[in-house]
Amino acid sequence: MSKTIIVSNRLPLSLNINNENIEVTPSVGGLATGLKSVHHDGNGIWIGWSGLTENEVSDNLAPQVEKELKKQKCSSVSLTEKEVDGFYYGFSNRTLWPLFHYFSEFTEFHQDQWETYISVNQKFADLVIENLEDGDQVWVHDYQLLLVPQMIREQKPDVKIGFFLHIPFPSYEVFRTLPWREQILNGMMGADLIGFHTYDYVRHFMSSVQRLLNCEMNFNQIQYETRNVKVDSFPMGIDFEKFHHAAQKHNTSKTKSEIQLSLEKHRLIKGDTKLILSIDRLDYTKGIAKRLLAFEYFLEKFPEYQEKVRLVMLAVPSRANVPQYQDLKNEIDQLVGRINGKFSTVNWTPVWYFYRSMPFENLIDLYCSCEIALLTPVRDGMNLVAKEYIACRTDHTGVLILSEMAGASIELNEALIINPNNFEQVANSIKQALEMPDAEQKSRNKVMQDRIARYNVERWATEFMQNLTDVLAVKPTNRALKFNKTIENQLLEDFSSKTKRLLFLDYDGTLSPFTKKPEDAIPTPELFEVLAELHANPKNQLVLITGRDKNTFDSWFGDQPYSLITEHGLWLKSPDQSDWKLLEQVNNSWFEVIYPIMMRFTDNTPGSKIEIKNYSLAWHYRNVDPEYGANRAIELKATIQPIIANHNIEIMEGDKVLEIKASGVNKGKAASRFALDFGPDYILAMGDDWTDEHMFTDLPDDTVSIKVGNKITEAKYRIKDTSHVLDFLRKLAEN
Ligand code: GDG
Repeated sequence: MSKTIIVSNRLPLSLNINNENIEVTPSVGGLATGLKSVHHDGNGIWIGWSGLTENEVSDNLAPQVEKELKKQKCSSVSLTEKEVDGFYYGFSNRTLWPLFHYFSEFTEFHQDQWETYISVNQKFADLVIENLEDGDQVWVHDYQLLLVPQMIREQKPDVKIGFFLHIPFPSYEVFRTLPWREQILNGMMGADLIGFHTYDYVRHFMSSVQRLLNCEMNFNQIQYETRNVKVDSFPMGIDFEKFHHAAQKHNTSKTKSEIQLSLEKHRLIKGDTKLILSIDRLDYTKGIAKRLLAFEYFLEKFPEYQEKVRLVMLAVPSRANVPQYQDLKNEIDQLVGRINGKFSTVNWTPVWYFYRSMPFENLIDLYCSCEIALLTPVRDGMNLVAKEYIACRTDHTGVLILSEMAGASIELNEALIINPNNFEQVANSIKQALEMPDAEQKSRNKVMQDRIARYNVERWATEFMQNLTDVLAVKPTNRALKFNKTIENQLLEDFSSKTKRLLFLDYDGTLSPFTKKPEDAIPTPELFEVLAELHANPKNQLVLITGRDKNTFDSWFGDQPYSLITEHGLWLKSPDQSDWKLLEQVNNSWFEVIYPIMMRFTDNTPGSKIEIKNYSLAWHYRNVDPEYGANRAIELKATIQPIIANHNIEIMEGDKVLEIKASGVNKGKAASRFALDFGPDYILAMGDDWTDEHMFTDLPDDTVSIKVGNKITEAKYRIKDTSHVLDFLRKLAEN
């Protein structure tokens, strides 16, 4: 029976070892609740860290601990203290967490922590693979495990993998500052489905993938190697029933908790006092200091509210090992001290501050007792506290003031939405909340509560899993074998056994790396050398095949002793002829109609340019912003398409280029004709973009076709990049 393997940094339980006594307490957090059915269905298993390092679990206790965890359907990744430091406190919380929350000034880049992050991610992936059986699916969670999807995929190419990021994905301009940005994206792209809380994070992620991995996009699908990766937003919900019932119980209970009694005592002194609640982990992303400053500003701006309102602030200790969190704790202590010192009276202290975590029941007391919730994160993936507050307002009174920087603000737009940096707006919103009529409070909260009840955490998990199940299976026929030692050796062996070998090599993106400006892709001395070595062997017939114009190629390779095919198969130059031969009957009379249209697009699209070839016009947009360029290319295509219909002209889409040319002229046709004339016993074809696919499909079946890079292909093999191509060609030259 197939199962789902859930993978997260921490297991949904806490583990205590007292002497020889092992105590396992299941966690009741949102994620554990949401994933309950996924986890407990069939043989489901949850893989993560138990919270105890290798030192804390002695060797003789380890098997017993694993046995106890197994009863909870969990398995733990064992980590040393050093690994936890480098992986969790280090790369996860000193690099990824601040960077993804736009705190560039707190972001540290340490090579050793990055390496620990890789090795710990590998440990998680290895444990997943150990537990994986045919038909299983895997759901990986959050920023600590961004490399795990790819690490699993490498060993288990067919397994279905989902990934969900609980924190924001930053805009490309921020993400690009990460030295290991490509590795992180490739790590995530190991998944079939990648989920975020909001559509904004989806957009940011897609934009980074487009710019850094040069992948093709189709709406929310990314073409990555031979797979389609789906990216979508799944806003996480809460266990609504749990909070709502607890609040109902609180409201009808006869006994009162200590915290409730204290809150009420305060109200007795000042009859119409109102309470403003804030709850967060003590984290710089949560905007706690700014909240205090805005509250101070409110008390100054509206002095009539002094002694009539109190801020009840719960800050839960978090990541105290990271220096910024210690600094933040000091800053908050000082701010609370200053504000209380400045405004307190005999009967009133404006800020009531708790630095600790509270039992669930007390949390409910706070949600139920406070008329206002003031949640002002400067960045927050979602913010579940906002949803929990609304769920607890059983009579629908209460006002939520929520930062627009929290993912939750998109679903909770009936709240008072504020910019946490705008103290004027925050202060006015507090006043508006204090004065809001009950009827308005109820109508706003009713809408939000209904939505939160409907889209709860279980629904979130079910929808994600449903989407994962629906992701199309990998097409096994469309899978090029990735180059590795074994494949390379086989190819070399095969190559050396043949005597009349024909090699078609594409230029841009294959022999020469993709450059920002096409004119910069000048052949290097190293390339000339490799080609000369290949040509030196009389068993080899070398053909460079390109979409470039013949003049450029003539200036680069005109005096070289090998064959050249240019303009996608229109021109041929053989070493034994001094002149170029036109292979197809074509004309360019259509230039006068198409060129002005292209010119108009070029003028309006900074960075784009037209290349005029003998019989084709190419519109290059590799220097244009990728998203804008792709959109303009669609527009240009749509404009030209109706004009060229029935004229024997076609639009060909290459990598960041649209080319208008005579139809039926392509590299496949030219290469096939060349091969027929030459009569080889072996053909090799290498290319990187869409225009090379014609060679891969049109040349005889036994052709060794090799795709360079990540894109979908009909080729039989796939090689990483141009430097690998040159290495491989060098080895061919030796055979
Ligand atoms: C990350 C993302 C995203 C808080 N204090 C106590 C306590 N809590 C509970 C709350 C709530 C949870 O902790 C906090 O969740 P948030 O969503 O507000 O924030 P993060 O911890 O930063 O979570 C965030 C989330 O992941 C989910 O994807 O929303 O954006 O940063 O459930 O109730 N619970 C108890 N005592 C406390 O003192 N029992």
